[in-house]
Amino acid sequence: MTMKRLSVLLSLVLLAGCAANAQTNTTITGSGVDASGQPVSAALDESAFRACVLNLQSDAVARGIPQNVVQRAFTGVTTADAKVIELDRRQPEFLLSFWRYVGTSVSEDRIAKGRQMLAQHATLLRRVQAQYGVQPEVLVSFWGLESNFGTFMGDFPTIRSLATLACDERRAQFFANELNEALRMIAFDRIDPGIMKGSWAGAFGNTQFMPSTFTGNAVDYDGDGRRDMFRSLPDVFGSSANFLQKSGWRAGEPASHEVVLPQGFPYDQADPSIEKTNAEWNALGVRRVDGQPLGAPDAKTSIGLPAGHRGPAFLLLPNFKVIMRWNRSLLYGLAVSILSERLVGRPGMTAVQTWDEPPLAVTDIIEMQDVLRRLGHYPDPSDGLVGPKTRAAIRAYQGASGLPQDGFPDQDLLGRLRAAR
Ligand SMILES: [Ca+2]
Repeated sequence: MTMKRLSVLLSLVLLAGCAANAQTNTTITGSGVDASGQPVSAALDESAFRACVLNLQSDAVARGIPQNVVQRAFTGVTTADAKVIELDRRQPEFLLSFWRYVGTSVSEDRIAKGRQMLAQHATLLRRVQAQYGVQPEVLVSFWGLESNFGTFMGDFPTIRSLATLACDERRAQFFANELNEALRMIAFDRIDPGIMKGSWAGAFGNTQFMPSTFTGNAVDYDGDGRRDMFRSLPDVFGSSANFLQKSGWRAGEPASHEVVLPQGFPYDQADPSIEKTNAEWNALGVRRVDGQPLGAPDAKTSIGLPAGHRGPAFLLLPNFKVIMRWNRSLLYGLAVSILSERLVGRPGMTAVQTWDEPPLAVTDIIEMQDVLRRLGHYPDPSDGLVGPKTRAAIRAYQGASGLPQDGFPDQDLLGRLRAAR
């Protein structure tokens, strides 16, 4: 599973489906640009695509995939999928807000359906837990977030999507490798290419694994001789639990606790990449909302502020880091954690939204970056992406202006930067 970046700009990831994250960096690095400024993909040239596919096929055979499997897998793949290229190039217009994201992904409907699934598959889930140590509600949460409990796994034919991206210039090598893994799955797990459909970026099945995540981590939990993430729930739960266990899941532990931060808290320390011991957080005045102790004093944890310093705060536990190996985003991790708590009757989150404001557009971020650069806080060209450098620049500006240094872009910050330009 390759994770490229941590960003609050999540919409592309969410639309692409996840466990895997052919995650989309929206910077276009290819060469050709047409008259309207749109990049031209070599994949969309029919003869170039055919030549590329022939190369991919002979490479697969050279790597041990039987010729007849390769032929069968590529049946009907005669042109690139223009829609896949378009989705891969798409820039999101607005930043996703925590409240909006959690409202959608941890809806009352999803909680009700999740509880029903938890009851219906209790025996299987308990067996998986006994072997891999992952709580049933956590597995059901991933399942709910990735495919709405198997009801939406995506309709893009996997081989065609991967071939299209492997013949495009942006991340050809990454997708050529994923394509090979997908072919191995057809060859050795005897999965019919006809049922292999999923996200435009090649993630598939009930928990939207990428092919390399599948070949490296999937298990044949029902023992029928193949690993099947489409039709076998035992394989789906067993494989997901195996992946989480291999990523370091701590049996029975939660992933996050909602906390309150005291007045004067050093907000520049609230970042998933900054770790302190629970004893250090405790000394800084961090308290759980339920009044319980933070946890083992020497355990290393982080603080996450998904809506800035005015929003809720979470103590991110070691299992949160494991979830971020599945999908490296703070909002996704919190959704998994909050949903799993709700499924077993715990609050998940007590904070409620107390203010609302229009979402920031990507153009607003670009404007902020322009001003921050002129003020000497931001070194790079403005790209509209909120990554570590942008957050650091915002923190530097906030520090110089006597504001809480949460590094969080919002309308208030935009207004201040506009006034400062
Ligand atoms: Ca199986």
